[in-house]
Amino acid sequence: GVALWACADEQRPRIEFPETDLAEAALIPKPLSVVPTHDAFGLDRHVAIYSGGAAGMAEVAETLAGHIEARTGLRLPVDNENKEGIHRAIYFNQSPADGPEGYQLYITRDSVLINSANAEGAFHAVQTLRQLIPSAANDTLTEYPIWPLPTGKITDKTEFAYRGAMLDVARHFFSVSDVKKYLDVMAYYKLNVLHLHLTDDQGWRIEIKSWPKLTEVGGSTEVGGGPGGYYTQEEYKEIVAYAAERFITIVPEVDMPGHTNAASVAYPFLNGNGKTPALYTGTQVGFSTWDTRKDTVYAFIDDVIREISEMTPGPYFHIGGDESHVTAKDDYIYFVERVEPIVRKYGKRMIGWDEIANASLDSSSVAQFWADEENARKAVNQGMQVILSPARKAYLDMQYDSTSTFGLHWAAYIPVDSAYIWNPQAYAAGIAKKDILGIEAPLWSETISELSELEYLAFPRLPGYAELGWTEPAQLSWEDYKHRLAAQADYFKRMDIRYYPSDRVPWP
Ligand code: TNX
Repeated sequence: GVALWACADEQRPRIEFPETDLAEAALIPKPLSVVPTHDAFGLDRHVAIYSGGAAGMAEVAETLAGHIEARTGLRLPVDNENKEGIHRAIYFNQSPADGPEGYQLYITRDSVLINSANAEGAFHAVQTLRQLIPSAANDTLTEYPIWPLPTGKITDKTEFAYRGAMLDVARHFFSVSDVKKYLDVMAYYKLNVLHLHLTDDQGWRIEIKSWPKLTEVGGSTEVGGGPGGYYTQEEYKEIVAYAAERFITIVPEVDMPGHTNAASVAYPFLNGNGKTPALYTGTQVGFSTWDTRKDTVYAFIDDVIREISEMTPGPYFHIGGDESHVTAKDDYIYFVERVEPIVRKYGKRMIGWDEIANASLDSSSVAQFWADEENARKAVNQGMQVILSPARKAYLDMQYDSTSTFGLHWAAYIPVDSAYIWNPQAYAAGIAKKDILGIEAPLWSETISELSELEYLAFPRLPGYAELGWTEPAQLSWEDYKHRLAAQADYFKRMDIRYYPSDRVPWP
């Protein structure tokens, strides 16, 4: 009852916590502002969580309780509001915050208050809070375990709305559970878009009910000749729902008119050279195309975009469009200009690799800059926004150095510091902040077939891209970041993430 709790709390002797410093916390991405007050909030069995009752907040409060339990074993009660006058509590409160994903986190000796405009902001605050829980409990202060959180005030908001990662599940297939683990880590670092590269020359990985051979035939192998695989529509929906619980948008990509060998094996009428191709398990690019002047090709594409869009709540559909080296240029432009209205008909904004900017496109479409700055400028000149994924900086499949076991190096070797040391807002001449939807780190899978190999390339570089997408450029500093990155070793270990132990990072 009320009295009992209050009484228990009042009689407890004042705990003398060691001095804390919230400004020294190893938070990634770095928040907009952190003001330490050097005391501690004791996370222990006496704390309760109150969601405030606003839309979606109860789920976020439960998410927090689940994470606290997994970390500490404490099962804290969750309720809408504090009717019992419990002393120490974590409160969610809906209030205007800076931007749709922003939040304020006030940690005092007695309470943690999370202010945000909506559940998404609250979810990001929860990630910050998770990162503040010390790795071990303090068991000398009290006879029960207590995890002291540093007190102070954090005010936070994101620099870019689109903070993405991409997985190539076409060259090598990765299971639903692999993707879920990636989504868990993305959420921890406030990334909010997962782009799935679902089709390529070597495999078609998404079930299309009206064209079943795409997966039956086109999904039957992968680079190196392994068994491949694909997501059923139910599995895809499961990924979408799992991502949505983490405020992550799935962007599906069907790469066309090049990178389409697998589909043309399944349905040879699509093929631009009139022949029936064979399944391909190598790693060359640029040898396939569809017949861009055939109406039946667009009827097929309409079915594919419709079925995938119906399962995809997010606003984007990615049409690929890269490296169509055997498509004549005017055929390519005709193709992109004919596919864009199909994407829009199904209510999506079209995204494509930067080559699409050679076509005349609607300003709602988005070019993903990976190779050609000139293409990115062509997009901006049409009023389109761009996603920055410059291969020399943002490609997670680039080797760390010449001794790296996995990865390629056609664009660059990308050591951990180099991956972080660039400013998206100053990277390409003529591309200003307003032109940039956000940034994305793609991970191509020619050289990796296991989750642990994928992780070896993604970590520890991925958190850096999360910071480049979230944190204002004035605060980006490798010297500061490298210490916060080093502190992630503890999280990587808890998550059983295999990472590359780069000697440029001062690991503990
Ligand atoms: C280029 S990046 C590609 C991919 C490869 C990647 C390997 C892009 C749009 N196309 O097909 O997988 O290089 O790094």
